[in-house]
Amino acid sequence: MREIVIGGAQMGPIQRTDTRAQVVDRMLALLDQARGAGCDLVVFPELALTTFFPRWYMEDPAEVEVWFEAEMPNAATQPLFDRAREYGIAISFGYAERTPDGHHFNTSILTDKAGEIVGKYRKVHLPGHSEYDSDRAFQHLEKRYFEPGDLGFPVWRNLDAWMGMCICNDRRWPEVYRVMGLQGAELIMLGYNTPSVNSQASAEGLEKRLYHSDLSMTAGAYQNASWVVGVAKAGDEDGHPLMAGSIIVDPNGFVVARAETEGDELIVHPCDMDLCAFGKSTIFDFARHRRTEHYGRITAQTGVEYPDT
Ligand code: CDV
Repeated sequence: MREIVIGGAQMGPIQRTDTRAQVVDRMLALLDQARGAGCDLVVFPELALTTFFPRWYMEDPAEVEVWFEAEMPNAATQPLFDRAREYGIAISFGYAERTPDGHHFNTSILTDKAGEIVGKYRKVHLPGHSEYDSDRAFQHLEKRYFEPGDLGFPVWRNLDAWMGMCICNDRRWPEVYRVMGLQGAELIMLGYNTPSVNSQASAEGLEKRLYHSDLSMTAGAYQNASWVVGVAKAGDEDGHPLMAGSIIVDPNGFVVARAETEGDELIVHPCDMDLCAFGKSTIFDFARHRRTEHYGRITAQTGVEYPDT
């Protein structure tokens, strides 16, 4: 048995005026709870340090830059790294990254139990649009503020398991899980900021939105015989509601822990990495059963191409 007690640290809303220090204090409180629950690893949401700023249309680069972190750790997040090291808890969280040469990514990092960064992932699938869209009740400008990630979908050996990350919209794409599954991933961590209303601000269909979130993660877990931990930023951010529904999914695709609120809430499950072995050695034994000669379109083609008639 290779048990990792995992905490999914869902975060309630972060308002535009909230400071990094206020947010890190909330993350520290969740880390304290995680210690009490015996966690080895805690997963925080996408863009955990700030409000989901891509909903705001900004033209002035200086106004945009304030949402980005030029280094990690930095003065604001150092207490989080220090506390995690003190407790011997590995952590993963998302933030907006500005590189030294001026590139901008929607990024997640993963530490080991000593608080050292062992993995970095930059979001590949950026939803939304890049210009102001007057037809929408609210904007989703990830394509304006971020470049598509340039690191692929790596996995790392950490806590005696193979672990990878993706971010929010990535969770809806089966290729993401499979690329990590092909590297032996036993745990896939992700954070998300998913509006609980549609682009016309209607809450109709929330049940469907939650179902699609679950469906994407449970399918990814089952089809790659991997644990999946999906953690929301939830609740009302300056009048913009975000969906909750954080879950931990086992390698058979069953949800074993689920958040019940739209606030700061820790969900916990003891995850045995050895549970991945059955699926990986039977129905999803990739080496024995995959037929790559028929999968060429997956990488050769982006959009739909109908056969010639
Ligand atoms: N932050 C996200 O990537 N959100 C998308 C929304 C815009 C659909 C998501 O897939 O949840």
